[in-house]
Amino acid sequence: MTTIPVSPASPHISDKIASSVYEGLLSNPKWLPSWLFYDSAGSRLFEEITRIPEYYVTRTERAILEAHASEIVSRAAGENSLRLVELGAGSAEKTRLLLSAAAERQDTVFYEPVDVSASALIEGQMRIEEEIPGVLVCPRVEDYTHNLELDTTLPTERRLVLYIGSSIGNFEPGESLLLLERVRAALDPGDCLLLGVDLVKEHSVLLAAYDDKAGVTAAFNRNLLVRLNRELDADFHPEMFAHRAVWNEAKSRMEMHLVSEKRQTVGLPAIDLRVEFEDGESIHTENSYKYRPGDAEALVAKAGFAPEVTWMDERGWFAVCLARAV
Ligand code: AVI
Repeated sequence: MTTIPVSPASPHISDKIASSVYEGLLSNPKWLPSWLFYDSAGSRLFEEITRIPEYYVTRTERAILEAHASEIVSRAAGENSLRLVELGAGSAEKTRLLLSAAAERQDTVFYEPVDVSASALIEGQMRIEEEIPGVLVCPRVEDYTHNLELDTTLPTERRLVLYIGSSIGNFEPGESLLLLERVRAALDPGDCLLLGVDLVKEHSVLLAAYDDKAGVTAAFNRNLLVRLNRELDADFHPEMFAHRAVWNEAKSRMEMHLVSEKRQTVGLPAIDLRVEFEDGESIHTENSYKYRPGDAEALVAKAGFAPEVTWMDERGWFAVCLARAV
């Protein structure tokens, strides 16, 4: 379908949003980057997703951490004290389990949540100091997908970097390796990484998790268009795009799409773009890669870590892998 670019983006919009949307909607097939989901409404909808019955991801990982928090912490620390770093910290609900376990072993636990959003860090993390005595929160506002620098630790300290919640699954395979290599470069030998990955399972379970009955995931997906209406003066009619979740067997990933329910043209005047959609044409909005047993260990090994222990739930739906920087 023809798409009509006119001229480069207006200067007031974030360059990153303007250029990604421009590139994605001019591509064939069309796509939009999944990081665009997380404005404040999108972040709230994602929190809601973590509580819906079909989205097993969060509660399955939480159960693994509940069962093994002290073992994880004592293995990572050895004879040293432990400093916890969390990438993309969010509400840090599951992290509390690990922080409490660390606070039982040592008087002071430094906790460094890293997130691009300062407000998310302040809201979500500062309460932790009140709730878990002994924890000192040192937030870092940083885009860890592009850059990660950590302060040097004391000689008797070890770091445990948490990358949990299956967040790694939203990156393409090459990007996830680069990201973990960057984490490795910020660490000293002996420091640890805890990686949470979602595993391949029965397709009906995966499909339900990404297309829940209450429609929360559909609202999360469509919110992306609401965001473009607000931030790029676009005139999407979000209700004219259907939410679609697809299992891609060849690529081992869940995909989310927004499918145009009719032939329509959408204007995005702030980036001087008009986009035409065929009836049934899709915008690909997210990939969520699902791992097979052994994949997480192979990935961390490639990035410069020695995998030590992997914990799984009884159904084999989710894996949490502890690996040490070599
Ligand atoms: C944030 N991320 C790990 C979620 C996932 O499962 O890929 C985002 C999500 N997309 C739809 N539901 C949840």
